Amino acid sequence: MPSVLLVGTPNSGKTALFNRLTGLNQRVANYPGITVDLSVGRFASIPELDLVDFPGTYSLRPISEEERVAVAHFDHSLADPEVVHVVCVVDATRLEKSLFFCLQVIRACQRQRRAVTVVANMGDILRRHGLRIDAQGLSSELGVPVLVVSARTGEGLDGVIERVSGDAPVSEPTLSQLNEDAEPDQLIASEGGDADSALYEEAHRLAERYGAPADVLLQTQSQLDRFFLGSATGGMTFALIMLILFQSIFTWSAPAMDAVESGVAALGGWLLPYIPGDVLRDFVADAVFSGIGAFLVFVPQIFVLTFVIGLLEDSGYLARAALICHKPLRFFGLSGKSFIPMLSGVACAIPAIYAARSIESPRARALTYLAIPLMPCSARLPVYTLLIAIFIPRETLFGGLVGWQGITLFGIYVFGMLAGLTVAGLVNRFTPSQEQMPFMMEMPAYRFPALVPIARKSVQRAQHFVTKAGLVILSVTIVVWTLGYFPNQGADLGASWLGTLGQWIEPLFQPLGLDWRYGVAIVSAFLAREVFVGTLGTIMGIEGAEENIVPLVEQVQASALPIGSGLALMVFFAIALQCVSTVAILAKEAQSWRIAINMVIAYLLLAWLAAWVTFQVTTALV
Ligand SMILES: Nc1nc2c(ncn2[C@@H]2O[C@H](COP(=O)(O)OP(=O)(O)OP(=O)(O)O)[C@@H](O)[C@H]2O)c(=O)[nH]1
Ligand SMILES: [Mg+2]
Repeated sequence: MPSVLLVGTPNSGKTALFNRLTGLNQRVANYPGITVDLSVGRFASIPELDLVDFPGTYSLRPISEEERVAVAHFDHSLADPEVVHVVCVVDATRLEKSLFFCLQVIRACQRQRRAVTVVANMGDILRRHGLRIDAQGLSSELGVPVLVVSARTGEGLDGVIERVSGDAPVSEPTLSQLNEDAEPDQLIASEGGDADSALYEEAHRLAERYGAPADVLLQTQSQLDRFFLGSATGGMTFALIMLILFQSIFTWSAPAMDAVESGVAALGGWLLPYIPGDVLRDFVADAVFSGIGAFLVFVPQIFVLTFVIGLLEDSGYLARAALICHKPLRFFGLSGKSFIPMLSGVACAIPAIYAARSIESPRARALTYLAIPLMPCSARLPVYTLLIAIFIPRETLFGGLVGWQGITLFGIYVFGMLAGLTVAGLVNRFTPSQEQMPFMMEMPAYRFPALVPIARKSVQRAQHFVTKAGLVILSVTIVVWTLGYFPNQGADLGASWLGTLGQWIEPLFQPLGLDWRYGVAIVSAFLAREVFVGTLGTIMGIEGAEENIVPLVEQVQASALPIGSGLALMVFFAIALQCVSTVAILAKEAQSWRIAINMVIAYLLLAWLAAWVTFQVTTALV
């Protein structure tokens, strides 16, 4: 299949452009190093043409391992006759930064006789500031077309489609000034810094001559930086932003969660009388409405969490947060660059593990891998929310601004993060190393987040949560229900098959003040953490003889679970590595199954021990 390559410096908007042109929804965020793998998509308007999105690279002479992979791929692709066009994306608001790589790409394409187009992205920002770049002038010097576009608004994209779909003429080398001094091949192949500095000078000259005046763009940026990185305001704003993040998960999603809960109950109440047969009716009530209903309640939270993290990612603030956190993180052997993967881990550990690729130091990367599974990911949220709703009153403070439930959630999240840092710190202390870790990270521009793509991404995540976890939960629920309902038609849960099995594992959980029902729910959560609430909902549903659907929170409250056990459960879930996909990705990224399996065992033992201590201490105090 003929294909077009999309290359450029990090954070220039390649993936945003890729998503626009293909209609796909790959990950976009406002800091460098988001795309770590090639992604291929079909042009929405040209069915017979593929578009390949590359990870961002600063130079064709790679420094990091990540860049090396991307550059090797680029070299290899250029030799492929199926590659018909190369689109080199530059950030029109930071031309100088992008042009060095762009010049290298143009050279490489000219050598391989490939058509190349320079796309100056972020045209909307220029327009908003009343600025423009001289695309024509730049084009005539570069000898290739330069198109100003905006991946945000879609302007100028027709021109790109037209260019790549036609038989674009292959440009001849016209970088005249440089050609006089050196052969193009030499420019890239030579190992010395001379060729590089000539190219840098050229990039600087072109940006000065044809780019937009940088001071206008920089003025607001540096004002914002003075505030967000200021010694007095920086730390406070950081704490405030983090608090709002966790508070919003509760406050903003509460109305939607209530709506789902009463919707499920109302639907059950309406539907159940129509279902023939006692067994079938019991199944629908216990497994479908109590089990799956208990888990659907959390979908709005997943949406809100992904949305808020998306806003932070796209605003440019996260890179500043990484800078603020570099010093404290270094104490634990981590780097400021560990901050972004760790915060992504609050949504899901899987993209977080991939994001850790951008950490250059192998040691800091390995320590980050250790910390990520302890970050409070969204699959834990249902478990936390359930337990918080059981034990913590819904009262709010400051006119509804802050609630006790939100504060408790913040606390358990802080616990998870501190646990991650402690593990990394301890491992770092006991495996000394002389490695120095300089912190180098390009600060992206502050931007107003792109709301529509973030909302779309959040819907997608919520959908994924329902379909991926939903399927597992449905299967587990059916199995749990069957085992719990028979042989005595739900009359005596303790004497059911599930009850008998449960009694075997009860000794493991009794020291935490939990009976076999919780034991079964915990064991089922090893398939996926969210399964816990579904399983518990089903078990409680069989047990409850009521005709109508009772929310799980009320059922557990009625069962008088001691608060010590509730806290022990939270601590257990905060530490245990109960996610099959995370283990698989960890093994792949760390290139060792042994490390991944050891982590599962170590975190499991630690989780049980910490839960036991929590139970004992709480019971002694309360
Ligand atoms: N205002 C504006 N923002 C844009 C535009 N294109 C991309 N962005 C934003 O720029 C940031 C970077 O976009 P990405 O598409 O992730 O950049 P990338 O080049 O793929 O980055 P890497 O994968 O890290 O190399 C995101 O915050 C986007 O929302 C644009 O045309 N206008
Ligand atoms: Mg990208």
